Amino acid sequence: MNRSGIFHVVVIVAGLLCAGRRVNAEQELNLWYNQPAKQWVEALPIGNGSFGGMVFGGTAEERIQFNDDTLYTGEPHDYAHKGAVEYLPELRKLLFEGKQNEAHALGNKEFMSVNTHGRNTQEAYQPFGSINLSFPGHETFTDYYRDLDLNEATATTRYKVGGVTYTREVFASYPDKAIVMQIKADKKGALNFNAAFSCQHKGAAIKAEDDTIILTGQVERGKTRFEARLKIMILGGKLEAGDKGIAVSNADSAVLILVGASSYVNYKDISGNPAEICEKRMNKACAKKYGELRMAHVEDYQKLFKRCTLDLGVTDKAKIATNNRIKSFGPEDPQLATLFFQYGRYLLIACSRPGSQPANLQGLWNEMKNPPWESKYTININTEMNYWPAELTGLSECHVPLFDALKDLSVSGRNVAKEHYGARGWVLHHNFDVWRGAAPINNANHGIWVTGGAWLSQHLWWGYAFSGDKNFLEKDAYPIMKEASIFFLDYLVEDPKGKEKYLISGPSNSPERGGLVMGPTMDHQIIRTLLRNTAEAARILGVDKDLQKQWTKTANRIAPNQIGTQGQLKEWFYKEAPNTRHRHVSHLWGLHPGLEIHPRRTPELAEACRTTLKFRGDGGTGWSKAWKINFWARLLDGEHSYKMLAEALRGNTYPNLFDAHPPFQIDGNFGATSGIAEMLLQSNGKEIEILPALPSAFKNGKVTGLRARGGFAVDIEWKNGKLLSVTIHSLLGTDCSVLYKEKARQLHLKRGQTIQFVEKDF
Ligand code: FUC
Repeated sequence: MNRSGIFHVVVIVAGLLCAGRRVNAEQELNLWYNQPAKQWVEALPIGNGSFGGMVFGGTAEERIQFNDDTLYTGEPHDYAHKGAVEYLPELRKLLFEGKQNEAHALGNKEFMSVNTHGRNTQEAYQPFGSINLSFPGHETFTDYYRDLDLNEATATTRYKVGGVTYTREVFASYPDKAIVMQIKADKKGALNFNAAFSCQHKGAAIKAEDDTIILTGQVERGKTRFEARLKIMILGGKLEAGDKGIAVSNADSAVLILVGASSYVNYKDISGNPAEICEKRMNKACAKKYGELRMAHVEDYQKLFKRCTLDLGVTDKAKIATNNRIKSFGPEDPQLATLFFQYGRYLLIACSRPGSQPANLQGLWNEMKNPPWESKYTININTEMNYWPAELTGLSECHVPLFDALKDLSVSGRNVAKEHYGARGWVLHHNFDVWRGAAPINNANHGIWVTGGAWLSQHLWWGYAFSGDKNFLEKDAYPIMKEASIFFLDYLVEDPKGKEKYLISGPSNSPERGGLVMGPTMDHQIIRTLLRNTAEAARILGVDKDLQKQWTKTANRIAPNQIGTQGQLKEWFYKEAPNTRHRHVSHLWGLHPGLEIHPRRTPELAEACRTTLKFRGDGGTGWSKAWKINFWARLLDGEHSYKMLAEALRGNTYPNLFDAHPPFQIDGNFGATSGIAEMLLQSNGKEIEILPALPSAFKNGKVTGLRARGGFAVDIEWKNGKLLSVTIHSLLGTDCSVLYKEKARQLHLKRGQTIQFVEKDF
């Protein structure tokens, strides 16, 4: 899928952010430290979408642990449980009769995935290997500094030994499909080191030949084969291949190129030839000089990264190393919020580019053979959160891997729709993996949840809503949305009790809370939104008139949102249990990321969401706090939204700014980026609201290149909490209304037209 083109509006960036190399560390967008990483969550991530590394910045011992996003345990496999549909009526009956325990038992026995390894889960994302560099005599050093520069997507390590300054620069290049490192000494002939590979997979082979080390093997609990090659090129001195590594002596500088590949072709085919791919990639990359590789990388990266800039001002707090700075985050350090915002964008560019797998629970970065939750895709919040900043912050290309995965899932999920529900269309439950498993896993009490595909299909709609790209809607989005919607025509059942005869979802659950039920509110919000958006897509494309009618009629009959006895939004249609601090707040989906609840359009329901959030409190895991940043922004409460940002940063962030669930889980990074964007701009296709939830801590600032539904790029500047100017660039020529502090202006811009106005224009 190609979604570039329409969004290639390169925004001209204010001086502070676009300056080339750093003048002084504290003013730039970088994470920086005064010591090497001891733990993995102190190392700095680099990535080109598919291939990434964690850079430790060691002195005597440097390590770059690397991953390829296709390495999973297992092999191609269909998880659907043949004949599960026979038990569907009984499951519904038991649940309508209030016999939940019996329903859980039946579900666990007859309705779960069929898998190959005897455990009721999917397969695990795997580590690839590490480059280990040893620098004899570098145990004692001075003037140490390392950083990750978000402007150039490059990690640097610098220190002195015996009066000589050693500098290493490393980046992962998307255009050249390689990780590239340059090592320099500022004294001729002073560079001595040994290079080696290590790998955790039993049976992996490592050999050195001339200037190249080669690692080959197969995933230990799986069938996917892999190969990595590290080539070392030096200036001055000499290079010697040993049995398993390479020794460099008395060189002036060295360039290291790492390539890697696996035999994974797609979820049904693992017959690829990693050696051939490595060979091709290496030949292409090493034909270029280091400077050329670096320039191509920076140019490619900045094309995306610089589309959206944020400046909230810089204070002296920026002079504190990143690891020490996090704990004291507050209004005195607005630039840390900027850094966190841009880090989310950096990470998305680093782990999700066209051709790659989507960002999983750890994005792309994993050193464990048994990672938490298999480091795959949990889709009852986590994977979706990964993609919240994609359209909002001008990174629509980064959304593409998710869309590509949906294409696969709409095929594997079709079989699950048939075998489990006797339904047309496709369905996806609360997880998937690289083999595109779509059937329920773990336990019936939370694994049988039917709206994973329906939620993800909204991302296709948002892809269209922000870009207006009809070609994308027709070819990529609509076919998948259509089949997802058809599933629910067959799946929903009538409420057997009420006279309204509402349509109810079930068996399903309100993610991870309250067990298997009929009628979780979140399902109803998601399905209603899906059906309406799909009907709208069909209308825009001028197709499927009958289905349009059926979808609209069905959507209107789905059980509505309800307010509970304590003023909260009810989490289930048939029961309530509001008094909990549970991390999932699924039934507020209609507030965010959905659009059906809003303080001005549906004030009672919005108030009920506020009450629910008060019950839930401000605690939670990393992603839970990140979702709450977004919820409070949508409730137009900038102070509470900022409070959640501070809670997330201070309480759930590792030294390398990775989100701490704990353990590390990347969703919270992306949720925070989206939350900050939602404080500054919100849109629903009709209205664009400027500074809807500006917190007092963001007193002065400027943002450029935020995106709004309908195809707009928006720049906003404010001072002392008041709007100075807003610039709206229309990419499509659609009409909209611009809102600031509840005053509206109608806009009728032509495609490509830009308008600027100031506060008094409202
Ligand atoms: C869901 C969440 C957990 C975690 C896991 C990956 O199960 O409830 O908190 O994020 O996904």
